[in-house]
Amino acid sequence: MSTTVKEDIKSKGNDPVGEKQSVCSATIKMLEYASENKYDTAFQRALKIKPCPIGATGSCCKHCYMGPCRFNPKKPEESVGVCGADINTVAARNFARAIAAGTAAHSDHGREVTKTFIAAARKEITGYEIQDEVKLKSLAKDFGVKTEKRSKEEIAEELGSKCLAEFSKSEGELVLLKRAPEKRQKLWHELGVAPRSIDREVVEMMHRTAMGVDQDYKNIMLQGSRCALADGWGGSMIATELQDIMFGTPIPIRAQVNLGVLKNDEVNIIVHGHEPLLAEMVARAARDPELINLAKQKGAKGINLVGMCCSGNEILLRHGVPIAGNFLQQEIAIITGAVEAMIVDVQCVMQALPNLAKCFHTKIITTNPKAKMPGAEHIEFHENDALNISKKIIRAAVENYPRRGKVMIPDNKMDLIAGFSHETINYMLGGSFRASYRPLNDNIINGRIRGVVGVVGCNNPRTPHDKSHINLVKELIGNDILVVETGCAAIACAKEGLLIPEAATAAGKGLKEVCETVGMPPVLHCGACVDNSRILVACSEMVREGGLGTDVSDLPVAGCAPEWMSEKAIAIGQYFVASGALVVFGATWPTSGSEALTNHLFKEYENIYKGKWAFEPDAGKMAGLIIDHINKKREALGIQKTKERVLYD
Ligand code: MSK
Repeated sequence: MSTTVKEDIKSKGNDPVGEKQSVCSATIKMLEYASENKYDTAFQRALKIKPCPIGATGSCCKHCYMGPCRFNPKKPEESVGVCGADINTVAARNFARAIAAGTAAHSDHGREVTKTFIAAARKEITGYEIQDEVKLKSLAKDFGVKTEKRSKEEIAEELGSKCLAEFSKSEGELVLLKRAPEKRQKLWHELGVAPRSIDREVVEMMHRTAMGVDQDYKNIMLQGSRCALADGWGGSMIATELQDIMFGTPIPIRAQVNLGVLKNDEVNIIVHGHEPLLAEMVARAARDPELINLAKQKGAKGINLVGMCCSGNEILLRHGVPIAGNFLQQEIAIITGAVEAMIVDVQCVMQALPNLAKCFHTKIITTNPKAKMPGAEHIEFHENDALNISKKIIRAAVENYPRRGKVMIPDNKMDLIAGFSHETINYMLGGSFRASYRPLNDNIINGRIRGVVGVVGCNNPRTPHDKSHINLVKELIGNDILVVETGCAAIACAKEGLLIPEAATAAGKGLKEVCETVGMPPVLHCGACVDNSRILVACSEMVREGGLGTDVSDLPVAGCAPEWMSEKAIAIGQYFVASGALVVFGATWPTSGSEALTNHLFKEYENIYKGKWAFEPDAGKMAGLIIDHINKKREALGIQKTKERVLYD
């Protein structure tokens, strides 16, 4: 009880990379192969490069050029920067700028999708069209767009314009905030954190964290919340909604995962990055009979398109395209020697790829004018000629096949079911006649399902690859907690076989019963990182359905990112906290240089947002923290029955 928040974090430390750098068998085999052949990977680089102890705690200020000013990590409170800034201001500025960067990444993705959506509605481009009319009309209603006696293109054009305005309008507030429970909206208004528009909040965040502007860490973090909410309830949500309307709302689909999806006798092409505008078209082009014939002429049996990270998740969810791996497997995939081309767009693409690819025949093909890489081949993707450009990219890969040398593909692969949009959860648990969240709420109230936890985020070589994701999720489902996942977390658990209905055998009695009745896995794959917005909508629907309180903060739910590494994860975490959830991060914690700021985020937030941050790198302890939180919420709702915690062995 006497330890401070900061001492507590220090005593936990970071989970050291042990002998095993990964718990994924395919990755372990390939790391041994990489070590024998001296191929460099992030796993090795992380061992060589120690994290800067000052930067890691948020204690370095480089927002002006009188510095950079570094604070002594042992006694940060005893010094100030050249301008007089204290450690609390500095740590808050660093944290808030990470939120701005994460929000910008998701929202720039959302803007590109919106522009393509409008062009598709106007029929200015081919290959993109309105596929989900039900969702189109539902979103049109949210935006006050009339749907009666109008074609789907007319509705989409007006809706697209209104969505585009969300990025830059100067007045009002984001339209989709009204999807949140009324109580939450009221709190946002009282706190002054309801975002006005997406770009505006990012710009204001950057301004307020510039030298000599906002110098009150609590005030900086208020804008941090407003900026993050502009991501979750703005940029990310718009991206997800419009992608669903254009490419189809995901429904459960069976596919396979891990490096074993690469094929010895076919042209292997990996799509890696985040925006599905490219991935969707590449998926279509890979089925082109002319290109398949060309592959055969080159000696291959066909074209094998696979995904990686979130571009992979997007085409997995909608087309069942197999997924080769998550973030830390991008280099490993190239080391198989079996990849003719890795096509990348934006986000989570390691700069090490082109250099590593020089050891093989693999082409690294960049496609986005915003994201070029020295040493990569650039074939620029434009939505107005999407299919032809995609065919050109596939052709380049096919023609590369005869240059393939020695191949080492591990045989590990696993089945998975993906595609659990919030509409699917609604339908799946409610059935076609009474599609609603009622059965989910009832199962939570009767205790079969103890709660729902979102396990999301990346891999980080500072902690063994996939280990925390898997151990945490096994313990959660063993304790009757339904897990929803996105991003690389979903891929980690899919590789472990947790995303198939048979995994219900590892679930607690109650959750197992629900899974077996419905035929669903205990871990639901909801999509890519922008699709965390689906979890926000699902939480709001659970509140609306009734019986579980009047706000997200009343629900027995939590979020966590056990192996996070990206600024985007901080933005996601902050919007869940500001929406009323407990969010627990593993791996590392970036504000520990400031006792006051960390205390604010970990403790005072509970009184402000009824949600808070926590840090716990040990998966077992993280599970305990989350289960305790869920039990407390159940007690407050008056639905708790005593249950022993089941420890995962
Ligand atoms: S891809 S943000 S490593 S989850 Fe979305 Fe994975 Fe994290 Fe990138």
